[in-house]
Amino acid sequence: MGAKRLSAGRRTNLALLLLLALALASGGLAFAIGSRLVRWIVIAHGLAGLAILLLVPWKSAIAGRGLRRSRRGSWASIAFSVLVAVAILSGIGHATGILGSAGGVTAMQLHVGAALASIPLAVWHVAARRVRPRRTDLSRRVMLRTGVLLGGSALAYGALEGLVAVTSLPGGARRSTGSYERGSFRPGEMPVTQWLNDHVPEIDAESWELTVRSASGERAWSYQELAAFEDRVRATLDCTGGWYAEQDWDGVFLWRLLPGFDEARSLGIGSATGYGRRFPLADSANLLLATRVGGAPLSAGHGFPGRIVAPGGRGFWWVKWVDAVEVSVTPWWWQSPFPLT
Ligand SMILES: Nc1nc2c(c(=O)[nH]1)N[C@H]1C(S)=C(S)[C@@H](COP(=O)(O)O)O[C@H]1N2
Ligand SMILES: [Mo]
Repeated sequence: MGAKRLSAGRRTNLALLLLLALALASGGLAFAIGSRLVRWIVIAHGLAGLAILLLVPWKSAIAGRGLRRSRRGSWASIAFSVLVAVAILSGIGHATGILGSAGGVTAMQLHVGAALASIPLAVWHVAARRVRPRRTDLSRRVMLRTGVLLGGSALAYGALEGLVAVTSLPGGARRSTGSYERGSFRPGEMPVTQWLNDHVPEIDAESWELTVRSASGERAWSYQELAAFEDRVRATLDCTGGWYAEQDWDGVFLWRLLPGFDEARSLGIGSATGYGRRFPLADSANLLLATRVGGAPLSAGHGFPGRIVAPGGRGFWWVKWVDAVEVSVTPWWWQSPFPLT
């Protein structure tokens, strides 16, 4: 085997490794970040995915040589490439709108599921088939090739967007996060979604209460008391599952329910189901505890008796069936970046 071919193969592997890391990191960030920055993160995510796709011909040659030597772990390598292929194709399917759902799962769920499943295999693959970077990997020629690859992926990105526009595929109507509109200002048509495995509880408003705890004590609010507030927020719920909806939410800004505090740093919001998120205390000015949407009480699925409206935060921040608010000294980021249940 020529040394040239070997080193070209090594560089292809190195490039793929970096692109995969970039794709995973930008995918995670795209879910974590609600600000305008998300548009650029989503674009970077798409470019990384397409660049991986462009390297497929080179990688196939390398993989073919590897498979002919039938080393241990060939099956894991094949499973790994299948998962990456599923992740990229379902990503393109979602972005263009060609693939809405397949077999009961949405394109976005398939995309995230395949990507997450590929992580342990990626770690194994990198450990078992080590690629060692060398100083010459930073040579001008390599930089030039990197530029050509990124340029190619930008061209592919543009071509795909052009195709979507010309053929008026649904993808043209997606938001900067990549989500599609579902039931805006028609709350009855908005999907009911859980992050992972939560279930919709039937809560009796008469016996339900919201407990607000802080260092200075505890206060319980009844549904009647909370429903009397008339704060209104127009906000967009953008689920990482790939849809969004804009609604008018009525309820009470959280700061109105809080006692005085000195040292506190965060607000722990707990759901009757055990689900919960922690927010920076300063967010209490914009966080709404909603009891109504579109002028009518919430449905059980959308969080009755009360749910959080977190403008600018992705759907998983919008805790439903809230029954506890805790003013705490714990910093808000002291939690898993994504809910675990
Ligand atoms: N208690 C609880 N609240 C939750 C969730 C959950 O699983 N449990 N899922 C979140 C997610 S991921 C989204 S997108 C929104 C969906 O709100 P909806 O069902 O009213 O559309 O609720 C959020 N609030
Ligand atoms: Mo979601």
